[in-house]
Amino acid sequence: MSEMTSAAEAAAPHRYTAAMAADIEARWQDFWDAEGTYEAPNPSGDLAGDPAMAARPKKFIMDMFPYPSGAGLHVGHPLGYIATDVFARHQRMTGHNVLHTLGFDAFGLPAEQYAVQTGTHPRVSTEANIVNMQAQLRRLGLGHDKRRSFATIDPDYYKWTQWIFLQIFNSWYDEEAKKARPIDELVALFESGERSVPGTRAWSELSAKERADVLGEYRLAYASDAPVNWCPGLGTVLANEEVTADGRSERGNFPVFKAKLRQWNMRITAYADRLLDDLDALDWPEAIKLQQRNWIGRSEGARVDFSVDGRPDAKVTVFTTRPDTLFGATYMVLAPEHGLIDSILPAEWPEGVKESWTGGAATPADAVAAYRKQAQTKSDVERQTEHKDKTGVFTGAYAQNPVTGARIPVFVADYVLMGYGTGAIMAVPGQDERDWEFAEAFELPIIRTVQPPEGWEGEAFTGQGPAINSANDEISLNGLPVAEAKSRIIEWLVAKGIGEGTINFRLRDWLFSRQRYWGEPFPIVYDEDGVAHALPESMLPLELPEVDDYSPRTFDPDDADTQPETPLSRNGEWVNVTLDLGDGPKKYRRETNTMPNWAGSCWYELRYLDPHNSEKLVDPAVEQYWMGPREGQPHGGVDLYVGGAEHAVLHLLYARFWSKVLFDLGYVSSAEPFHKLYNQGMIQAYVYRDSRGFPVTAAEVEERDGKFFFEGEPVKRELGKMGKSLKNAVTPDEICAEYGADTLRLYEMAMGPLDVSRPWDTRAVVGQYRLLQRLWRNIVDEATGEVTVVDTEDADIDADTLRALHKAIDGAGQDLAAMRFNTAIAKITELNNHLTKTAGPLPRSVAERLVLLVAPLAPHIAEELWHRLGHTGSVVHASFPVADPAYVVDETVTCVVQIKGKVKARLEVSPSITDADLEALALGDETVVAALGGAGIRKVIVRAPKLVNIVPA
Ligand code: ANZ
Repeated sequence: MSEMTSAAEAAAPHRYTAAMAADIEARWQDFWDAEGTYEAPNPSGDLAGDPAMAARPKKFIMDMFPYPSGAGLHVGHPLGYIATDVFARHQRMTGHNVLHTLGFDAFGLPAEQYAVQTGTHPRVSTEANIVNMQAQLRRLGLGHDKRRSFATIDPDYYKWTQWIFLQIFNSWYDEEAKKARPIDELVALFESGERSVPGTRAWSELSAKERADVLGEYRLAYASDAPVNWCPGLGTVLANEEVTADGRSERGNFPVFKAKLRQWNMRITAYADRLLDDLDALDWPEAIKLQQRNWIGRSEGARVDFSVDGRPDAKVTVFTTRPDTLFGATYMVLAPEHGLIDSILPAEWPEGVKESWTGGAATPADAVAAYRKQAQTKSDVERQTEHKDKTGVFTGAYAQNPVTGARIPVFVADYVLMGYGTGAIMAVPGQDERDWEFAEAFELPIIRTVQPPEGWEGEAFTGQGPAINSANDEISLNGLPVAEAKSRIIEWLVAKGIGEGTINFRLRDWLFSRQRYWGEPFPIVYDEDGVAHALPESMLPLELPEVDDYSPRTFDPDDADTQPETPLSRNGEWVNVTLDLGDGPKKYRRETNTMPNWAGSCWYELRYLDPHNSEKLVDPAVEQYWMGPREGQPHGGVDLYVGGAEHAVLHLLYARFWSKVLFDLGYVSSAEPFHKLYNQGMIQAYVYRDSRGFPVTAAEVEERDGKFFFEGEPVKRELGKMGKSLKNAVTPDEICAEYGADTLRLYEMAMGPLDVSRPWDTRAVVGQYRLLQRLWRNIVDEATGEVTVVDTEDADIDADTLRALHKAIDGAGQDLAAMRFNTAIAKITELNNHLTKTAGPLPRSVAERLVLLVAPLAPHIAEELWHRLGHTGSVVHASFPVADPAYVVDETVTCVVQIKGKVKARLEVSPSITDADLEALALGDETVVAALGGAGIRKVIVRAPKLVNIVPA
């Protein structure tokens, strides 16, 4: 410590310093914990019988909970947590019963990869990380109800994740009722014959295995052999949502292949319509709603059947959004995986087949086999990329265009995907760009069926226009606009019995199993016939077994043919069990896949409500209170959910789906989990790179004349992410040590609007520290530590101060309620600066209201000052001050309006009025107009806000 600071500290031993902040903060954090200050009461019984509770409207505020990473937090992580905390505190002070807590999303790959490398059990490393993160978060003074926190890895928690899985497994989607129902009700319908069993036999004639297979076609959670995204590099399969646009794993960037593996799926597609429609009523950013809409991808179109030449038994059904273009369908394409291909392949190539169509193969079967192998290595996105060479092979078969009667060749090409529509298309090169490219490459005919604008040549026309070339003996679309042509042709197809209007979704069922260790085990066992049975609730939680090797089987990450071996399968004692599932002890084999790490976050909002309930997922009255629909709204949900925009589809879509199932089954009262969603921006950081492009330690870079140097060498500065790898991470712990948590909180909130990304600048943090020091000095004598306020009646406080106070209360209050934290801080700073300038001690009532304004943002210093001001209760539950409107209206000044130097009128105007506005106001004033008496104007001299001088012509 330098002599100067020690001298200053000797003169001002009660100054607000980092050391004092540390003391204040630790003390109040302990106090809040001891008092349970942030504990939100649940209703006990009926609200009508509890007037105190009913008088405080509920607010359920939530953050997207963190994954407890071993790296700990940097200052970017808590941005959203601080914001929700400030908001929650303001809500508490404005009379709300606020529920705010934070749990941990703790299953997942990093802990497992660490376990593979070090042999440490994932639970051990994860729990250590949680402890570390909790300490980091506690230091920030977040007002969480700690009784309600949990981690998704707690058996008490995942018991219920497994229980929900069982509810989903044990239900089916009733298309007529448009909701999920218990599977037993479907069985009853089959038994009674009210609903016919698919196939030809009655329910009573089916074996147990056959019945299980039938039900598997209905269950909302089902095992299927459909091709999946297999990622040997991660040793697991992945959901579509986890595969990047270039066909690699989102995590780890490994290649992803299509493979046939028996896997669990969730029938989210049953909910496609509701997931789409219910978006409308949600208070979410439009960009996120749009991403969900696109992901669900509703397309209206038609199915059309094409007959295959020489194969009266075979028909190819296509899905098209443009049935109006049917006259222009000059060839067809099947996805390489399409099941019909093998049955339509002729043994030989037809006479005179074009060389380019055969891929150089001797027979159609050879050509298709070779092509399939090649297609397998590409991702769906790669396959669909436009303006890329289109590949494909001819099948040797021809279909018939049902309106033109033309014989059209059937190709196999990878730009058609098996997972979409019917996996087959009618190709209309005249109106579709991909078909055009393919037609050019394979020299196929092109017939335009929509009139393009004049001069349109050399490419497909996808716009609107009248139909052309679209008539036969029975029907003509010519001249009709696209929409009318569509409905006309659909009518015709229906009448002919070869097609119908349909709606198609891009959304696929959710692939729900992973070949990993660190996830929830499935509560499923298989009997000796391979039939899946649900474990009864009494056997939950089914805990993870110990294994001695967490790694996926040795694999070749680049080889699609590697097969997974699940870590759970290595514990034979756990896998092979004898259980009594109601019909006596029998041998079973456990499912050895685990659930994906999304499972735990699909319903955690519900468990916050009732975290220790061992009887139920959540008590219905409690759920109703916190989540139930509000008046005038179709759904309820969390009142504010804050997190990053990267969760636009995965987590948010899955969580919505689970909510809907639980709602349908009667377990919850809201069919939507999150009513309002807010995406915070990112805290970015400067990255400094040396001449070789390697990042250097940002904290050691010096700035000279706008240039940057590291160890004397020039380095380049760019804006990037914050993190260890870029050597620019700043931890909240460092900032707390140097300035205190209140300063860190203020700085993060003052950096800019919450939803905008902004660069971190450690040097700027001190600005907020000084604000707190001035605040302190306005109330506490730095030499004596005495509170300096005086008791003055409001009537005796000067008008300027009252105006500054009430404007700040009004402005900051509105800003806090609307999450405009940066402008709230600006207004409080303005007030504080005004008070710093006024001579003499502050009136107590002003000081108190200042402290209340600061309390949501800097709760520790506010609590300290509040108590020093003589209060015994916590500032957390004090009321936010209310502005007196009389002081909020803008003050005005009197402007004189002169004509030829003589005062003719006086106007009350805002002190900040512009010259132009003032001139317009003066010239429009009645008295001025009358005084001018219709004379023209030669000149107007304006000196806003006090004077306007008019010189008539
Ligand atoms: C003929 C046609 C003519 C088409 C035209 C488009 C334009 P969205 O909007 O995404 O639903 N299609 C259908 N199934 C496909 C599959 N499995 N893989 C690749 N493409 C497929 O697009 C639907 C359109 O995409 C369908 O309408 C079909 O091409 C193609 F002027 O049929 B269309």
